Amino acid sequence: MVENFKMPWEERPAGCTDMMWRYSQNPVIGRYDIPTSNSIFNSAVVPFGDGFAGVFRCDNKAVQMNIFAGFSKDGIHWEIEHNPIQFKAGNTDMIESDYKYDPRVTWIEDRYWITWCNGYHGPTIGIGYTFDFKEFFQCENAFLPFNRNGVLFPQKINGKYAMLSRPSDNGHTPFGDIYISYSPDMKYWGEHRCVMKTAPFEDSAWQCTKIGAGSVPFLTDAGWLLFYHGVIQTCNGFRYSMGAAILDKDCPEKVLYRTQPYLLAPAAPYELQGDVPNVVFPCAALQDGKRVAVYYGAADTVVGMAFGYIDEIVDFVKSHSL
Ligand code: BMA
Repeated sequence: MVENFKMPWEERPAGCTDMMWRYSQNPVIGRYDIPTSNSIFNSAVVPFGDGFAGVFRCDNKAVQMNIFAGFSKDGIHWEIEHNPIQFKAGNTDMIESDYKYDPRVTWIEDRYWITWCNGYHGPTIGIGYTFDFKEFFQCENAFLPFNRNGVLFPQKINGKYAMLSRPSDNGHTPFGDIYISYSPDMKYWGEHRCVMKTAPFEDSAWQCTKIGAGSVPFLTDAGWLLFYHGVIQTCNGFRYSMGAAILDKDCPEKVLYRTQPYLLAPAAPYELQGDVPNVVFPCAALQDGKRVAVYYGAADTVVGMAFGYIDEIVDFVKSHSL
């Protein structure tokens, strides 16, 4: 539990019976919030200093994908740097990157670790770290191409760093399951295990085409709570929604529960309309032990927030599990 920070929060609207609800002022980040951007979405935030910091995916007007640092006092109003993050060499000199997108951030032990989808002969998982969100260091890529949605656990598990990821192809992958890998040093990754696969169409169609880890998991009494995205291929293209899973505390490749119904699916105008319609794509969650605020990319164009009570979500995941 993170203490002494002010959760961005808005109560459930009167009459709403949903487990999670959208912030009434969504989107919190607009597509043109920095001068060069075409879109700002799929971005990650963490408590930092007396406020918050984040790593933001800003595609520019040439539609080149890159990641940018940003800061906020309240977690809602953000100042994003106008220039992309420049990395120095971390645990390697090999810091090639054709593009960077879909960052996640988490504090582990003594620094903030960042993972993202790194262009190295196709998409794979890049890793970097920072202490202050000013100076950044890039490490070895975690995996061979192609891979997306690399999400670190916020603490070592049985003495090793642990990361979820989704092996994929070089295109708009028509498949995808969530795997876990372990590393003693953030450089060499192994012990790859399957965590969870897509659901059968007839059981839970919103997650029948592909799934991928979303926010950094956090511990609850029931285990690790992970928000993930699920995709269905419709006659009009992919549709991305958000569900949640609870993974075993000591052995997170063991899925204890996962939602059959989604928790959030494209329905608001900014989720239905944009560069890629019908996308809700969670990348971060702030929580204070009771409440959670999820940050998600909407329609590959803007950033939105959704709120919920952790106990209620955990009960829902347990009682509506696949
Ligand atoms: C994935 C990634 C995400 C994007 C999603 C929906 O392959 O490119 O960044 O949000 O597709 O377009």
